[in-house]
Amino acid sequence: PVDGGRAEVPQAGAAGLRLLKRVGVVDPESLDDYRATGGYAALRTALLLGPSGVIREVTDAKLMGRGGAAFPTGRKWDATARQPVRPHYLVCNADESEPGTFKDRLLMEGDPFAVIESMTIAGFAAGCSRGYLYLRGEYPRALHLLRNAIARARERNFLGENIMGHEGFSFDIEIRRGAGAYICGEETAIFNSIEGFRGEPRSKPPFPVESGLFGKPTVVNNVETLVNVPVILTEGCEAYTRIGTEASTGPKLFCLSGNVSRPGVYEVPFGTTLGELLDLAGGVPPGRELRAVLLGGAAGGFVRPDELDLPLTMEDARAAGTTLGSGVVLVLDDTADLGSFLLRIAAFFRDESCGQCVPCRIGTVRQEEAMHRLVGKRPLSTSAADLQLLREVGQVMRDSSICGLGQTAWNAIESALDRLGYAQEAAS
Ligand code: L3W
Ligand code: SF4
Repeated sequence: PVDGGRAEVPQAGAAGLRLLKRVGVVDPESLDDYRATGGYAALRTALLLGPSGVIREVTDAKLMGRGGAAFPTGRKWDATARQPVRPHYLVCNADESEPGTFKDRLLMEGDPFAVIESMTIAGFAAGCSRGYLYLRGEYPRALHLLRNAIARARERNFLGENIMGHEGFSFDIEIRRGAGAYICGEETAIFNSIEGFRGEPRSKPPFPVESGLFGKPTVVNNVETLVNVPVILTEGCEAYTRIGTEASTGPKLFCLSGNVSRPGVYEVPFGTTLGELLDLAGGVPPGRELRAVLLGGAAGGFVRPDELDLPLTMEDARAAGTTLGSGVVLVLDDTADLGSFLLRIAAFFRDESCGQCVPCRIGTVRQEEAMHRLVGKRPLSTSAADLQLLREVGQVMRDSSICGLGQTAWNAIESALDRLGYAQEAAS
């Protein structure tokens, strides 16, 4: 696990750490340390391959987005690169706000130059002249380290004009800080926030690859997605596809929290089972029994103790009725109060809804009210009616909300009702 310190547990089935290899090992303020451990070799390779060569490598590596939606990165870059309109922009989504998600913070604090190099490669591939790193406002250390990394990179011509002597490739990065709103991690809300408007999502399509920041073609990638790119370019896409499974390739970071002996960020190949991952983290504390694992965060779903052989891949998670989301593995043991936990999730969505569309603005309030009555067993409550109301409101939010927040606000509660038997518990 890595919680700001060095990795200390061998990783399941992996030949070694790739994404976390420098975290806790190098001085994150030192460009020399970064270069001594292979830093900027991937950008050099990228400049030799050319933009289309880089896109081909990333596509052949089957890299998928690590922010939650698993969209193929190569397709995104290619679609942007093909747009005739200029300029193109790159946005690194570092507004890591999903409850239980802290992997991007670790990458930015432990290996900030890798984030900057990866953004530069993405910018080169997709024809972007400028990159914005949209950073969660509550990450002051990451801000300090990334500012330093950008300044050092500029001094050595890893950013700026004619980067590394490559005629015609100019690219620079600006950091923009969020101000505490979860919704500003939604890709189009980021655009509004950077442009100086309220951080409210836009309707899609058009997708950002066509019309994004300032109405221009824009690539948006999560931090972890980007730092996979130097791994692909230095190891080669064939070697990369040998990590993980056929459809879910490469290494993946998971954030273990809750009732687990050694919480932290773990790097494992896709396909590692949930049980193996929990074992790496020491399982639940001694003397306790596992009750459930929330996989994929507040927008994800619960996995039961009898399902620990679930391989952690995008496709297996989907088949099991959940998602890997942004890598949340939140463990609940037999001392956890499931009702309070679900109430907290309902309050979170009510609080973080931007209020722009009715299904989500009203639905998240109704959902929290119904959960209060169910959990509190208040006298006015008729549990069957509340359960029915929850399902109807949940379905409306899923079907008609503008963005992922409203569309997924009912996922975890539905999962607890149906997969953990909370509906019977609440009705009894
Ligand atoms: C071009 C098309 N591009 C889709 C792009 C789209 C976006 C990406 C995914 O995230 C996830 C959810 C939760 N041509 C395209 C296209 N794209 N079709 O692909 O798009 P989409 O709309 O499927 O998902 P999304 O709204 O970007 C939703 C997760 O996000 N989530 C929370 C995440 C939190 C963190 C964090 O804290 N670090 O990541 C909450 O809902 O798992 O699956 O780029 O433009 N035809
Ligand atoms: Fe805002 Fe919710 Fe609508 Fe998304 S679904 S635009 S968060 S009100």
